[in-house]
Amino acid sequence: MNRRNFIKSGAALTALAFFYPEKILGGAKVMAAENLKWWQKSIVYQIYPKSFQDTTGSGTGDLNGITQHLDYLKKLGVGAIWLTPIYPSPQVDNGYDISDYTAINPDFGTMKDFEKLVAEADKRGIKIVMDLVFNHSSDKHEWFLESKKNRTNPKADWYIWKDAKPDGSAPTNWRCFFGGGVWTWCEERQQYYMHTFAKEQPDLNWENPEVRQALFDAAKFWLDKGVGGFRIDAIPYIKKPAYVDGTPDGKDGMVAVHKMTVNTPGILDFLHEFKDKVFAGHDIFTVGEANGVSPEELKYWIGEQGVFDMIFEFSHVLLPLKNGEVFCRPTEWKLTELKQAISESQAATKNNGWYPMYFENHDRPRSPNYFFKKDADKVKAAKALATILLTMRGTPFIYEGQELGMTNIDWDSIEMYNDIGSHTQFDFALNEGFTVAQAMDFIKFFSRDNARTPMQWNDKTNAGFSSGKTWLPVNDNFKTLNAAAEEKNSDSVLNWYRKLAKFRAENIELTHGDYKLILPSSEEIFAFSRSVDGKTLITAVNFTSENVALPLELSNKKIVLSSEENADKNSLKPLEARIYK
Ligand code: TEU
Repeated sequence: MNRRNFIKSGAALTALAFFYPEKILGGAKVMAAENLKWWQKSIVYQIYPKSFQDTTGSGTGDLNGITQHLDYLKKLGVGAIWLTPIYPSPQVDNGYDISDYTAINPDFGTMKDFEKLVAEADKRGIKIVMDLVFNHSSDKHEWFLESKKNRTNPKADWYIWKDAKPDGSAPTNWRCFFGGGVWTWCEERQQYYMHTFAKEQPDLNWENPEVRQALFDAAKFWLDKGVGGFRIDAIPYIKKPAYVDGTPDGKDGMVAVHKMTVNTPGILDFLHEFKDKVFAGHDIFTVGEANGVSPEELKYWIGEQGVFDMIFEFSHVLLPLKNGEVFCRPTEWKLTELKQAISESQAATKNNGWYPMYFENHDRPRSPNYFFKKDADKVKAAKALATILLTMRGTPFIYEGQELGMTNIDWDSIEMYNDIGSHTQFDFALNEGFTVAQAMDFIKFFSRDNARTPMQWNDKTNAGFSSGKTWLPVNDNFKTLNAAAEEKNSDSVLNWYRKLAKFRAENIELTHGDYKLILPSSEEIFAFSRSVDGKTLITAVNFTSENVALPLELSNKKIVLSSEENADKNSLKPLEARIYK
């Protein structure tokens, strides 16, 4: 090829783009695939190990159960698996109360099982991501057992200890996430210790450099095991402000701790040290769970100048919940609010950092129930959200069972629930004057157990999850809603997920493209485009259970994928999701 033809053929542009991938070439910004890191092109799958697959008959899932299903995850296009905590734990908060940061909970298996999981996943191009719970430990952690002994032991200030007020009462009126105040009295020390969550989850004292180093060493232990990243739990609460009372927001005379301690100035110093000493220089991703960090502040938290690669923020998932941090009740919300929340996060991560897209996790109800009217068709609803999740800009996070369209449970009595948060919210509702029936309705709507019932693999005993007595009952609908049945049905939620995952991998618009909201004021349709290098894909999803007419700007486009057979170019069927070229 001579020089002229070389330039004409576009090969020159490709070559230039290879060496200067982010330069503006001939007016068009060249976004070469190599600009994105592996985790920006991956789908992450979250596993709640306790409920995924039991291989021993104990009734509790285990690590070998995860290894057993790696091919299933590979087929779903998964590139990384985030495991909620698998460390030794008294399980007061299902593993978020850790008693040893560098070991495996024997209920889940051994360190050898873990190493095997990492190696087998690696063979399939899948990384394992660990959950770091560093705001607090379990009260059974040896650090706390020592710390509580007296005021002079070597770990005396590894946790947050305060004297009582002169009248003997707690140092502040802050309410913890799981019922009652954040302060619990310790007889041995004759002092209170602080816990943002349950009293069995004492907060670690990040002001103490020894504590920070011990936590960083724990994270490095897992890096040495070859993990591909970390999800960092409840991280905006690690820095505490002055210990002063707040204005009560409930009949108990207390104020939600979240309002008092979230994102306290000075927190970024701790986090930068964390980044420098642990994450820097590793080919991993980090995603902080950071409810309460606003889009304006994101630049300090993520990206080049920030700390993490991504943060989970809550603006879109808390919409259906009034008062999410204090006392939760279902509330009306509008589609335009959901679109605005997601679009604001998109704008905030357009040029800095990266967005983790999610609708479900172990703390949220099942999304087909949560984001749609009660009588909405749950299969169609699951496909609708799947389409947004897998065509949005950012890294999609799928929570176990979401790819099957698993739905909420409908248990009538509070005794049936395991989740500590459900119990404390129930009590809070009664204290606020609601009836038992009302409180139960709230719990059914938002209980975290909705998402924690065992994975539904088939229609056999316990949905194929376990041969023993399961730690939490299986959802009644497993006979019809399960992976084996969906495998055989080409129209299933599972096969829709697989189709979308493949489509995402094959279309650069969906990984690299810019995001733009279309039809911003529609309360019926969620539509947006993804464009790169002059190529555009458009997603359009009908959130209602009615037919909705399409405006000309969409009806004249070419449909490349639809969740409905015989898609009509002029309208969307109830809950239909489609993609246009
Ligand atoms: O959740 C943190 C958490 O519950 C709050 O940050 C959040 O603001 C609240 O849910 C809003 O409704 C994490 C874990 O995901 C959760 O499972 C644990 O129970 C909790 O931390 C304590 O470790």
